[in-house]
Amino acid sequence: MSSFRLTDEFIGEANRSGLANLQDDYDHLDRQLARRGVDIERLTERAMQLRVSVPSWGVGTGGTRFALFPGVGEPRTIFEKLDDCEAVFRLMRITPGISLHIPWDRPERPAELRAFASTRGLFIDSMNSNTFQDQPGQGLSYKFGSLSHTDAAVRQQAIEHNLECLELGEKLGAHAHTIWIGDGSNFPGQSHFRRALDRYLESLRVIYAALPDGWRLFIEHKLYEPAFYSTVINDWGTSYVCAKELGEHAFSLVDLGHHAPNVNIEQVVSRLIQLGKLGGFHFNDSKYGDDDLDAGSIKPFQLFLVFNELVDAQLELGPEKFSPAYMLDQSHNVTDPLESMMASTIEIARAYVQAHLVDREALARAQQRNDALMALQTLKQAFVTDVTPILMMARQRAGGAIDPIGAYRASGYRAKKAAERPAETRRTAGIV
Ligand code: RM4
Ligand code: MN
Ligand code: MN
Repeated sequence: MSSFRLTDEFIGEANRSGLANLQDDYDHLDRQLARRGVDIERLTERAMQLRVSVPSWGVGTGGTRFALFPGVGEPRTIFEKLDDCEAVFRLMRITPGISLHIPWDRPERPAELRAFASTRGLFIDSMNSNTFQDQPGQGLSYKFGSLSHTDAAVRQQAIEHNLECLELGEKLGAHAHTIWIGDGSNFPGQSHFRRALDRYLESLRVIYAALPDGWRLFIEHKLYEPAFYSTVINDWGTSYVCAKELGEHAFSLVDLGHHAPNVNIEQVVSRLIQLGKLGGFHFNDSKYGDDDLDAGSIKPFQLFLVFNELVDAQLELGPEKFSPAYMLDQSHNVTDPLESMMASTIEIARAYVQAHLVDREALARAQQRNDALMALQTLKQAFVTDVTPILMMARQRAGGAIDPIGAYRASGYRAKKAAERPAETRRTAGIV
């Protein structure tokens, strides 16, 4: 059966009824921003240039450690996952990059997958290793850790898995590798903190030495889970030190859900920028922990403040010196995953554009004079500006949908996929 795809014609048709209102709202916002000395066209261009990668593991319904309630029309193969990524890309136009999780989405013929992606306007931009689960037929268990395991043979197996990811990534045309490990301990005394970190670094050095030219290695920290007492790469400080130890191609990756409650993440971001080690993001949102909820759904002001730091640095350093990777890492447990990815991408783009609205001279003046109230007002003025017409115009001009979720629903995509993809037993893990 041939697979249903969203066409440019369909999207153009879906946009037709919204065009006049969009122009009206855009013109109104243009006049409003002009009074503030802001050129709306420059912002729209910025919005069109933004890139957010989507995770191969985010297109299927996710679950918790208690249960997974799959939806209909779930993708069953990496090719079907890319079909879903293409639908998101066509509607959004700023999500051509894909993060790939190995072995969940290990392609048998990488060249074929690369070509398949490319005919859909997509590409694989980063690899993610998985040494936090045991796979069928695997020699040694990761129950007590992987890259930092006390047993050198387990460490070696985990290293080799990462090397395989690099090799595969080269064939796929990727340029980054993200390492997140589940290593840690559940009980005080179970693990020797210093030795575990030493062993981790020793393993990372081997992987780093094999990093292909032009690649970046991302180290992702996480406070807890699956280890509940300690993790080896627990915070940004540890990840920073490891990245620095390894060398200039190693960076820290910030997953928004991986911090202690109430940590000032925007300040963490600014520290990593200042130290030249901010590699990228796993965007999501969180109420309690690594909840993997949709970006901007719980703490939109925090997302804006993170982008305030990013845009501040981007304007100061320029895109050559500053180009962190923006990636989604979410688990869509109760929504249609494609709708969640679109909604999240919209919120990321919103925060990005709003951060461009910050009057940086006024902010600097307020900071210099210690005018705390006016400093906050300056940020708030940007944050409360409704930039939706800019986001819509950017999408429409790029060939995407003015209302991507509305167009997606109107297309009947999910129902068509339900017919094309009869449910089968899940092959991947419960968590995603
Ligand atoms: C982890 C971490 C990793 C992700 C896995 C599935 O908590 O966020 O980035 O690959 O979950
Ligand atoms: Mn992550
Ligand atoms: Mn996570």
